[in-house]
Amino acid sequence: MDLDTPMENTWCPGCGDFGLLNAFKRAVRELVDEGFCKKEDLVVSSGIGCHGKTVDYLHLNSFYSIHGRAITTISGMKLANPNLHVIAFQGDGDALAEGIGHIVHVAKRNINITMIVYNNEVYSLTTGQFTPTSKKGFKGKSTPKGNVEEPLSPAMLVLASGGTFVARGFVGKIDHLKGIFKEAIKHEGFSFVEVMQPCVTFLNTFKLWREMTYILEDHDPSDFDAAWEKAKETEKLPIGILYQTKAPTYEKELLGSLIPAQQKKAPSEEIKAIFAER
Ligand SMILES: Cc1ncc(C[n+]2csc(CCOP(=O)(O)OP(=O)(O)O)c2C)c(N)n1
Ligand code: SF4
Ligand SMILES: [Mg+2]
Repeated sequence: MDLDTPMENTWCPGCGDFGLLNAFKRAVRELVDEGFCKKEDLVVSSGIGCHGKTVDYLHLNSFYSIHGRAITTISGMKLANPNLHVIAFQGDGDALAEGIGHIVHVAKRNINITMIVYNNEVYSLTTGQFTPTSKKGFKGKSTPKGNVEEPLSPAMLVLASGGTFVARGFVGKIDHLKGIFKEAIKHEGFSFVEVMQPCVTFLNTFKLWREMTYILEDHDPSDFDAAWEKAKETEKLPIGILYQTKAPTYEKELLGSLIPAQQKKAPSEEIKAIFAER
């Protein structure tokens, strides 16, 4: 299945975004081939930043959202048509600075959407300012003497907010990341994937994260306390599904079997109705 577009790719050579896009395309191809969904039932949306260009490079239904708001955009899509599988791509700055409030509510209400956060610990498109996930001491354009704040843990935030699927992947392990994406899209409820995605231009963490990341083994993802302990780790970075549980979804609780998008008449029918009234 061709998921390429004619858009010119403007990511820097070697950017971690390429690995993420590659893993996502593989996940989509496999989900469609396995009969989980049709290509036209997938919709992606993005925030603003280098990560946002992902929607330009994917031949899928898509919508370029505004800074920090892609999960609110896809929440609206899901409520209009719960049959769609909706996925948001957001940056660490986009998701955890501009849009942080939305994550808490989306996790709390367990709406069946997927959020993929490209965590490069820097505002890349705007050329290197610190974000909520930047390490203490990070020297960037807005923190020339070093960031004085401790970083926020995206996984801990989502776990504490009631998230029912919390995972972490690394663009240096594409096949593993593909598997996480597939499970996240299949999960019935809010699925959150933090992807360690080095920005080779403003903070090249490829070598560091290759050394720090390890694939979770002998871990029970249904155990919240175990997930919390894994999310707290900072010396090494566990990758895989940290936590997964079942809970009622927001759209089922709110709508039952109603599909609001199908309640409305097709535009052609609406036009006929308007003329019929004259
Ligand atoms: C409301 C608003 N505030 C600020 C900006 C400027 N802005 C554009 S991209 C960006 C940084 C994005 O960083 P991140 O979300 O980490 O994505 P990355 O570029 O690293 O992929 C900022 C601050 C904007 N476009 N809109
Ligand atoms: S600035 Fe960084 S994140 Fe943006 S395309 Fe270049 S390497 Fe990738
Ligand atoms: Mg970033």
